[in-house]
Amino acid sequence: MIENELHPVRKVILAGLDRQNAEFDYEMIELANLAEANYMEVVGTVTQKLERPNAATYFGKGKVEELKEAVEYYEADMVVTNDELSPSQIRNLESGTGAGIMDRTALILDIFASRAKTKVAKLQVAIAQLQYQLPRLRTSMNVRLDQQTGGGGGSFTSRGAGETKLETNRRHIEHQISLLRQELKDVEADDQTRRARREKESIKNVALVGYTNAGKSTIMNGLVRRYGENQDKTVFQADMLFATLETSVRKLNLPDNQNFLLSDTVGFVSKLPHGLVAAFRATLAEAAQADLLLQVVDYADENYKEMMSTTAKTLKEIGVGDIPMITIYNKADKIEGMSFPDRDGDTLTLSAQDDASLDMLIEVIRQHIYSDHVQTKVLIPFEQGQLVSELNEQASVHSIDYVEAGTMMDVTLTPVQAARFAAYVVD
Ligand SMILES: Nc1nc2c(ncn2[C@@H]2O[C@H](COP(=O)(O)OP(=O)(O)OP(=O)(O)O)[C@@H](O)[C@H]2O)c(=O)[nH]1
Ligand SMILES: [Mg+2]
Repeated sequence: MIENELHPVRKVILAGLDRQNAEFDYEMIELANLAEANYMEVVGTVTQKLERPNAATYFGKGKVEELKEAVEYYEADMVVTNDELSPSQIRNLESGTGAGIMDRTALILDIFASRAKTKVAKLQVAIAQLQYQLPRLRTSMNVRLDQQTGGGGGSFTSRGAGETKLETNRRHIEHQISLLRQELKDVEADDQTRRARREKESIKNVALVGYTNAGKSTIMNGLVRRYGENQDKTVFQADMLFATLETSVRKLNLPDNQNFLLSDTVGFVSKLPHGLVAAFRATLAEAAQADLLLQVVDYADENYKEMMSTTAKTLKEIGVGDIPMITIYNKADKIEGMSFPDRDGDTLTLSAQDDASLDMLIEVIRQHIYSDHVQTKVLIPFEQGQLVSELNEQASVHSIDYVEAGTMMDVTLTPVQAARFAAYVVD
């Protein structure tokens, strides 16, 4: 755990409802990891087997009492619940346990807020936070609100004398959300133009996806160092949950003039709050619009299978349909006796820190994204020397021969190039 002046460590107790499904144990481990990522020290865990949460208090009555005792015994500052709670559940649990209550959604939002660095990420997180707050607004003037509702309902639409503090707050937050949305739209408009241009250029897009901390950014950096147009433009990588909150796109140039764009994006976690998914939709669009996905898995983590199913669920939620996918079992160097790199079709076992692994990965990517490229011979008349230069600069040239009629070139062309040079093709 990292402790510093800015983040005094808070002692927390985790609380989870065990619906006896397969994911529960893992969700609780994940919740502990999330809490640690948010500068919390987990001092205890209380669970209850229940089909569905108690509408008023999340846990049943006896369990709330047990939770209260645990809070006192461990001198905990807070209770963190594995499920998103309703405003009244939070209120009732707070008074029932004497501790602050934070649900899983608020916890994830907190982490995102502390990690957000770029303008876009900050806007996205702020919107998601306000949306979370909106139905949870509380004020001492609740009574007044009740009176007003009793007195004829629709009066909320008329501002002025009868308006409660709560309603003013709500309107204020709604207004703020719409301002932030507009600002985000403006910033994202830039991104979209960039993406549209890219599509026109018909450069292939490859996107790294996967569970948080799997090694996506490390793979991105490994490839950028070897093939990046700008080899210094590496991204932030770190051993923490949600190190990456913004999408980075880098152009990679392979030695034979083939190139593609690689994007790195925010990692996934189970029950990623809907508000966040919605707010990050544009960020995740890189993945949704990719030609090829690279799913990175932390193979050294004993829960890697659960992480893969979380990734599958999240991809579905953001509308990623049937984009071809390469599965990368990463961090093989951490597993004793594991030989790597190893390839079985579109499944790779490798280490992001190993050059031979990165070479193997590039080869598989190459086979996927260049499968529509064609190798052919073209004959360029001498007076059209600029076409020879163009091919040398932009295509993959295997051999050049000077014959009587011009320059004979053996080349591999993209579909766009093939159309452009169709008139020069010779058999
Ligand atoms: N030993 C070992 N460590 C690795 C490997 N790949 C990544 N790591 C480490 O794993 C940690 C997480 O790596 P990142 O690349 O930041 O992970 P990420 O998938 O981008 O994570 P988020 O951005 O949080 O979603 C870092 O400390 C890396 O150094 C690997 O192949 N072997
Ligand atoms: Mg990352």
